[in-house]
Amino acid sequence: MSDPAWFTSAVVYQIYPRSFADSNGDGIGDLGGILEHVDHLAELGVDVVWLSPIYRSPQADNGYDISDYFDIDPLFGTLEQLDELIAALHARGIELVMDLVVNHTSDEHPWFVESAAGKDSPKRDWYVWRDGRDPSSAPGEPGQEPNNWGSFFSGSAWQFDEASGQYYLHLFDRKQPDLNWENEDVREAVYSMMRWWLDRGVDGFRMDVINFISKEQSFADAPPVPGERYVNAFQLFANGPRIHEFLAEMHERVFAGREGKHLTVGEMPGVTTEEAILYTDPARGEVDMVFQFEHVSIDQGPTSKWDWIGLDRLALKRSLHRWQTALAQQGWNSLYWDNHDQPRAVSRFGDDDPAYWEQSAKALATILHGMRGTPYVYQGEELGMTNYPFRSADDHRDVEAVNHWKRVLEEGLDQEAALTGMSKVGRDNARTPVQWDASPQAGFTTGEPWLPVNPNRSWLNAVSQVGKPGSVFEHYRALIALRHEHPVFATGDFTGVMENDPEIWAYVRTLDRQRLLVVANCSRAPRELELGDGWAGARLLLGSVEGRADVLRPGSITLAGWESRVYLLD
Ligand code: ISL
Ligand code: CA
Repeated sequence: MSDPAWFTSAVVYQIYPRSFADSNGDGIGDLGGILEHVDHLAELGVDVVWLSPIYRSPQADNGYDISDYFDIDPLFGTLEQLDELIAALHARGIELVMDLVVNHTSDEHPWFVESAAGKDSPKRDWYVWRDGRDPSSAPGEPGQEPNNWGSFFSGSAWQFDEASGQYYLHLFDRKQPDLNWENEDVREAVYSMMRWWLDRGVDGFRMDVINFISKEQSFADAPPVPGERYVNAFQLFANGPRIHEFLAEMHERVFAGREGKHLTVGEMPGVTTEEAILYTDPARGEVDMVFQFEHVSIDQGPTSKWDWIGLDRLALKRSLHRWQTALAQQGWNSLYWDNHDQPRAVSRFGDDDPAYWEQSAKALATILHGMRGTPYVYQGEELGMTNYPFRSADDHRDVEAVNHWKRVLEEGLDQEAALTGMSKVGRDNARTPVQWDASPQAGFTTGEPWLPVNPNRSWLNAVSQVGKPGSVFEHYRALIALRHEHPVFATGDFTGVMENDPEIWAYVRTLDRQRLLVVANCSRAPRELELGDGWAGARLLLGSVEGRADVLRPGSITLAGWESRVYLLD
């Protein structure tokens, strides 16, 4: 077998710049703030940083609505500062990956402005324009849209344009019109933009909803859902007919023949294991890995993310284990618990009660970082940051939540259920400022932060953890170091054990003579475990509780509530 790719032993850290660190007191995180904290990243030991979008943007979706792909939004800083950041990271051996948002642009992007200028515009075809169902009557009225597709951010996915009498498609906000990837000039414009960034020194891209770029060109109605005017037409725009062709073309035109380390990760809601294998099989030259969504949908109802149904931890474990097994021969997994769109991991999958918070944050870290794949750490996760104690609908800033609440009021939906959903899975949970210290604004800003700081910054912050043995941060640091040190973490085979136990999360990794045992107790009560004699003599590489024996003796072990350990036998 050829040498494993460099990213198999790498760990990626995601920065959501708006919420990371503010250097000029306007309450919004920026490049200056990141530059002040590069040593935090170096101390943690990560190999790659992924920056959520910092391009010029009206900020309708916090930068996922781009109006200029070749410049930095003044809110975040300047191109010179980005060059400085690339240099500062490279000097510490860290790569920089940019967000690539090319399923859609902002409606303020010059491409769209030109496209919207009229039906004869040379760029008309760069976006998806269609007539209403019956152009002769009631144009623009609800129900007249070209089809019944719903937007991810509530309402129809089509916006009526008075001037031309046509509609444009927006799978997200109406300020995020979808590009038409069928048009070759669109594709070439995107590829040349990507090359421009790589030439400038960035090392790759995280590709936003990249499996949505090839739509089923019939634009037919999706199967109706009773009681809903607009429905999620997933099967008609995700993993569409030309998606593999487009990604292979992108790879060929942008990356082929380029020297150095690069990383591509496709964000792919709804992707299945079968498709993920195709997307990430190196022989096919599409992307290095994908973000799949199965495990972050387990606590959500089938039709709406706001429908919070509670966590079935056994289902969570089975899901992740299934991905481990499915991509064992071909393809590569990315591993993540949370990001800027998801609630905080420790609140969602662990136990954020102060008595279990620290052990459960470490348990989740252990489980994820022991798996086969490339682990991602979302800013603040390395500190065990928790969900925000939302009280009312007004506490939410995110367009997704704001639109949802509007709909709840307009349609008289269940307000209690909506508030629960928003507080459990609302995206602002992940977007409150990073807690650097115990001060009122957590060291994030000297001004008023754009989203309030979580009150638990008084005891949950970087200062109280970095360099403090036994802290969540030090646990993450140790796990990242282990991945760098032992090849079994990167490429070892994966075998789940005690698969039907809802509380014990355990698996074995094997590489040549090395055997790794990862075990975590995902419950508050202590658990006694029989490991079998095969593990006698194994070395404790990392444990979440101080003072455990260094070497396993024959017999059983007892894990305290939420305790986790990693053993190596070689
Ligand atoms: O948050 C979500 C999970 O339910 C989705 O609605 C989310 O929008 C989807 O995962 C796609 O996310 C990406 O594209 C969006 C942007 O709002 C997200 O921040 C981004 O990660 C549109 O660009
Ligand atoms: Ca700022």
